[in-house]
Amino acid sequence: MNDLGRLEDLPADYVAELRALNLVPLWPSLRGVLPPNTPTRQTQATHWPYKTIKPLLLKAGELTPIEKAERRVLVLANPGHTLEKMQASAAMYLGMQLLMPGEWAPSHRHTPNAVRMVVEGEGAWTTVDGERCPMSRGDLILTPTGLWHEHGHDGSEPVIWLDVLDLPLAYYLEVSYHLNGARQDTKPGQGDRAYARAGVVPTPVFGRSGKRYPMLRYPWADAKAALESLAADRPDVDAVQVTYVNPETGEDVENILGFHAMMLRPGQTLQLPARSPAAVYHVIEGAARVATEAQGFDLVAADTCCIPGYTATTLTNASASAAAFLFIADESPLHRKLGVYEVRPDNQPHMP
Ligand code: 1HN
Repeated sequence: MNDLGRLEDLPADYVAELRALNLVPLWPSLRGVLPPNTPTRQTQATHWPYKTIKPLLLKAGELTPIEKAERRVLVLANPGHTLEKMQASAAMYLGMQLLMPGEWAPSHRHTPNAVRMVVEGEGAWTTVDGERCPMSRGDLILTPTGLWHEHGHDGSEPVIWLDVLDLPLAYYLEVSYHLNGARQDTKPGQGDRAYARAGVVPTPVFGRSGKRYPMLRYPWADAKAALESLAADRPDVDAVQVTYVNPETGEDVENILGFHAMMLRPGQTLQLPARSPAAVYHVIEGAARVATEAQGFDLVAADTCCIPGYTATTLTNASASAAAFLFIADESPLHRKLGVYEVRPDNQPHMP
């Protein structure tokens, strides 16, 4: 690889003349924007232990009334992107949200897609597009682009959940905005009931549901049961993992980010090849070590970490006697749609 000319090699008055005309020479920056073999990533492997977040989130509950916050969230910000950017990775935003008993987070809709992974507490609900979705530990609730959503809480303990949004991408694309709305009327009929059993979906006699998002709530009990059956029936399968899909199309539930649940068998170590998307690991039950070649994090229940793309990752169940269950969010639907999705079993470039 030949060395390219540097900016300092050019006469200063020439560079100044270019800049005054909004012109820039490419060659001094070419290797920076197009590095050899592996992309430059701002995303740093980062661990956010829940035990450090929870007391600070409860403190936010005392310091800031919900009316002054609209959404009371501490953002899990990746230092590699600088904290102000509020990014976990290039395309993913993560936040831990607190709703106190009796509080209401008013209805709005926006262009970024969101999901909630319920971390702790009972009695809260999210109404999405007129469907009231109860929130329990491990449930995944979608609030896709454009759908009205609001949160309420009839229980007696604080409720905390993890928000995952494609906000950094929407913001970068200059398409991020919101609209406020009135409290939603709830409609009868829930997608998580009509589509409760995979393989048996409502017959489209009068056309399909007509909904781009027929199922909005994915109960943890169902995902966990699917993982346990898969683990029991398929001892040959190492990656005991399910993907959250649209039950009418079989495609990823949302357009940009992908969501999965994984079970690590007691004592299991699972080596995942380097893949282009960044990934977020959140422990639903049990404990696991998430390690790259460079570093490792010991995650306990409700902990969250982010691993940059193109990074081989080893997952180890911390227990020899109990299964561990992880929620995984990644950028794979986006990478597939863009045609840049890549797997590197041998750590070598496999440009698509
Ligand atoms: C949002 O609408 C929610 O509805 C949570 O709970 C977090 C972060 C950025 C932009 C919108 C919510 C959000 C958000």
